[in-house]
Amino acid sequence: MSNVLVFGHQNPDNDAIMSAVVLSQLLNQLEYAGNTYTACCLGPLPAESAKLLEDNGVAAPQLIEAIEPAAEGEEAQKVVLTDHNEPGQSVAGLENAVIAGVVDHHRFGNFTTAAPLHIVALPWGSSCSIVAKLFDIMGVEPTDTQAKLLLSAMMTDTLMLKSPTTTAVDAVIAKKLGDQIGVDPVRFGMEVFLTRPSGSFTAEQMVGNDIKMFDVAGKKLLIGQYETVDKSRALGMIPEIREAMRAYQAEKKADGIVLCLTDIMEEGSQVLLEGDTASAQKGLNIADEADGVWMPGVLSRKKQVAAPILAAN
Ligand SMILES: [Mn+2]
Repeated sequence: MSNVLVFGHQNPDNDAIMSAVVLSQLLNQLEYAGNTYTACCLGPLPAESAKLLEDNGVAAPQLIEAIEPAAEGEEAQKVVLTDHNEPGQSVAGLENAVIAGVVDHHRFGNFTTAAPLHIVALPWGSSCSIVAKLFDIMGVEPTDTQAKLLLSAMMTDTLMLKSPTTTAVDAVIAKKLGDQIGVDPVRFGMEVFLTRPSGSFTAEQMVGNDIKMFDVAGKKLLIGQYETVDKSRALGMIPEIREAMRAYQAEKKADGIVLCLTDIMEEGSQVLLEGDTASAQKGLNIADEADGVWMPGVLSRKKQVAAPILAAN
């Protein structure tokens, strides 16, 4: 029997947290493969996750910084990755771990393992949609708390089912979970969203809050997203935001950085570029303009920003 660590990506969002928390609960409940499962996270909890966990009396995931190499004669640490699969977005020392499973809704990049593993990958709107489906598959009813945590992440990840990453399956699962706990999914999602203290975000928080590293044509490109219900405050902070982008890029030793200031209400993103972003300019068909470029309809980093950049390079 092993203790398996279950965690989402660096700079966790609500989907990374809730997928790890609720999936660990399900696997523990099933005593799956005879192991125990510990929900972990690779960074501080987003405000909405902290509040949801606290309000529902669920322990916060354990913060981990790195996986150390196994000591002589000991087994390597087993891990389950949720909401990500690329080493660049994962824990430091991932190469020291045995990846026992992946539950994800992102593209796969550079993924190899030494042994067979569980992979559940579906291009649905959130990893929590997949976790909800796993309850079905395993014949387990989620508790009301589990339903609430899953639904919260489905709503934040799909921007209340408006993001183009949303599928018909997400709408069906959201309705089912909403019916179970007696809420309208979109209204519930809006309440979750409004618990974010977005009015007080610093430029550094806007940059570092939700950002991922991608390998694009041999270069390291950071793509970040700051979601807000009113972009005007962020637009008034562009010089500070650009400075924070340059500092973050230097700290992470990336070649370039893209930041999407996504306005959920206006349904689009103001896109700022710093450093070497030729690949991003090509993929998005935009120029590096001082105030950024408004891209109407762009809500999904994965589908409308990262995918076209990767496809064009
Ligand atoms: Mn996700």
